[in-house]
Amino acid sequence: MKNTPEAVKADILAKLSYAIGKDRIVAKNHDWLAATILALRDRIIDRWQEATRDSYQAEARRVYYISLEFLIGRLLRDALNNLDLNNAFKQALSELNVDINLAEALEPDAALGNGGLGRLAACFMESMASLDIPAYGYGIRYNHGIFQQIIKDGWQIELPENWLEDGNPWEFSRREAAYKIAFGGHVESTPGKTAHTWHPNEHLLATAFDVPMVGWRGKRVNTLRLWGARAVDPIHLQAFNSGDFDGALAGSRNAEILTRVLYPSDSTPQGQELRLRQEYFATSAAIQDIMRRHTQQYKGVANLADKVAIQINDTHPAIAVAELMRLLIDIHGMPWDTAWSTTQKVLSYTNHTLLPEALETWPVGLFERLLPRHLQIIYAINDLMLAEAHNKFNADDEFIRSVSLIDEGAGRRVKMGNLAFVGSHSINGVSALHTELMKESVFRDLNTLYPGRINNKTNGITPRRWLHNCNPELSKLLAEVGGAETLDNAEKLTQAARIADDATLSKRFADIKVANKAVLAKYVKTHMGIDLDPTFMFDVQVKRIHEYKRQLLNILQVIDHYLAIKANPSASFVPRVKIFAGKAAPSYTQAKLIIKLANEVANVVNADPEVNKQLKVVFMPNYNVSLAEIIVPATDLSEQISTAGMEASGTGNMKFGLNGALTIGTLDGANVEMRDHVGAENFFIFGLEAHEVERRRAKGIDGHGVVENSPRLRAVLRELSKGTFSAGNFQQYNAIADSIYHGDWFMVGQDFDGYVEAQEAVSKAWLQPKDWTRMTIRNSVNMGWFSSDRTIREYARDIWKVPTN
Ligand code: 26Q
Repeated sequence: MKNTPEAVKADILAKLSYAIGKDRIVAKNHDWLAATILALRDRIIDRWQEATRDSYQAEARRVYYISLEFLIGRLLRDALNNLDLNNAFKQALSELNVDINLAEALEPDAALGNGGLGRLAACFMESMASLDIPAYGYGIRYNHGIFQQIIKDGWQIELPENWLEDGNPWEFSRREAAYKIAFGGHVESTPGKTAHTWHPNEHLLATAFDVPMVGWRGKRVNTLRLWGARAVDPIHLQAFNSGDFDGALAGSRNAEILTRVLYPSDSTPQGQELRLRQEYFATSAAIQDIMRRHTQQYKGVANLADKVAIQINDTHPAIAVAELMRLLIDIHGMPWDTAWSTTQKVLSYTNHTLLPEALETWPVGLFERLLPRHLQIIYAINDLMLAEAHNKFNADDEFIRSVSLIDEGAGRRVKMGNLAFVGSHSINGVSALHTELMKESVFRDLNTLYPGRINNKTNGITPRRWLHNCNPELSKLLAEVGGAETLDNAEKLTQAARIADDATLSKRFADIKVANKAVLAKYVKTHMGIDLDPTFMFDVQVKRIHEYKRQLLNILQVIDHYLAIKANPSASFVPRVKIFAGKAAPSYTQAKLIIKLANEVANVVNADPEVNKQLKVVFMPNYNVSLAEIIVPATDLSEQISTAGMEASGTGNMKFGLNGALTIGTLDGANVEMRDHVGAENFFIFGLEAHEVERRRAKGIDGHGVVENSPRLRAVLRELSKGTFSAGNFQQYNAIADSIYHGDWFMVGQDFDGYVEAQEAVSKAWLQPKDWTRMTIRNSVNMGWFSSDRTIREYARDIWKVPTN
């Protein structure tokens, strides 16, 4: 296939006519977009099939990444750049009088995830292809991704997202890859036999939709396989003919509901049956597909552990442990012990959170009703494991309680984290600190029972999307100075360190930042009608809204700053734009109140002529991957201020650093390692450390005392209760003040003064522009280690045992 602009142009025109059915005279930008993607897709397919064929012939070990979330965003730019087809397509389109940027902006985000965990899965898919690993991603083809957020009167409103509305030119529906997924019924056993027969009373079909994942320089194309649901019997004709339309369509409706929508919470699982059904559906389809591919090639399952590595992304697919056991024993007739050792060799589990309320557990009764055979297997695993614990160390009750797969407290529940742990040979955390805390807290006793299984894999981000594609000018400058290798290996970015010692290059670095800020300012003007001055410091906190992420701490500091300006309007302060964005889980009342407060503070500040010459506040609605691609390159100061010990890693922190923002943050998650890489002198750290947080919580906190001891915090809270940000409604933010007064779980009160001080240090640094720029350069060029290529190499070497390129 030819890749000259002429050839590309002809292909786009052919797609427009014969695949879209439009004449170029009437074609709209979205038609051009679809034709462009189809023409590009043709250029992907050969490599895709080649990759599949090669790993088949080499009998290579395959890696499978099962995740309930893939937060991909748009695919066109990534695919064009990874295939080095950007120029050809740009020229082809411009000859057709189509602005590639306008067409691109019409591509909906594939937003099949909540936040960090889903985005990590997307970065990993890209890195696995780039490193030439034969890998498949498995997830759900949700009809509706994460909701669209609008802000009305300062409050978050959720609207349904509809990315498939106009079809999805990236996907290939594979009708031949369909699996029966079963629920309910009963289990039949034969005395003396390990294999059981499950007689389910409900069936539906999982059907595959494949999306190509193109690696850097087109090295390899892997598959992201998303499952859709169909009824086995789409319409019950007998019922239909007798006029029972509801009954006739019940199967279809039940299937359809299953993959309808992504659960929009990234914590506090609500234990809904539909969620457990989704988890089993996605996992069972994936495992069946894996076994089908394996048995087709190797005519049996005896060597499964040599050829298959399955990574489970948090506990959401943890039912994989029981499903793999079930298939090996009941369907393939393996003895228990062989099945168990195979399962453990095949599976590995990544933990993404220590928050107790986010750890998944399911009521035993629900499990029994939906997955009776799986519950039996879980009980059997538990019996063997507890016996081992007794034999090994005469474990006491407390130890048994903690390692058991069943929580015997108020209503018996299955503990999915423990299930994932015992069924895996590797359990990893996502930053050095998080991994250490895992060993001390949730998995302390399991770590004693099975030492050596817990290991660390510090997260990373793909430099293709998060530097080269979203910030092409910076990428060019870094490659010009650091060498072309920086494009292939982000760790080589250190070779561009001398930009910091060269006035001309430093100026270019700083100018790129200002230009990116102008782009963001224009976006804000167009979409929100707010004027931003690109010479202000752009101080940014964008991420899911969570109390532990402490957007509240940031807002309270904004109010403190507002009060300082009001007290002395003629004084000059470092001019800042405070930018917030992020979605709150629809049921998370406190998070929604924080959004309201941010918006009301923005209204007051931006409308006050005494203040708005030196301070602006913006809450940008509907934060998503595409918006991040505009915000990240335009950021001067990155806010990573979670309560220490609570953010497992963070990955936004890395994106900002790579694009030359300075970080203000706590010693939490990957911040710790980022500081080590860029040097403490280039990083603004404040606040309590993880162990101190734990100590204070254990001791009990006098919230009132904390506020009493901080005159500035007292003044800020007084402002809240005066109704300044609630049109005179004194009570509106009571719940927020209470969270500090009553126990201050998230240490907002306790870290307030330290945070304000750190912000003052930031302002001081801003006043020395040359030093500031030097620091930003040092951050950027030292961030290469946080490439997801490095992370994936570590998974490949330590966990999956597969070679990388
Ligand atoms: C569970 C059950 C039912 C419904 C929803 C959920 C659910 C969904 C998503 C629970 C958690 C999540 C997402 C968690 C998440 O994004 N964690 C983040 O993972 C990142 C990648 O490792 C880390 O960088 C972040 O620190 C961590 O918060």
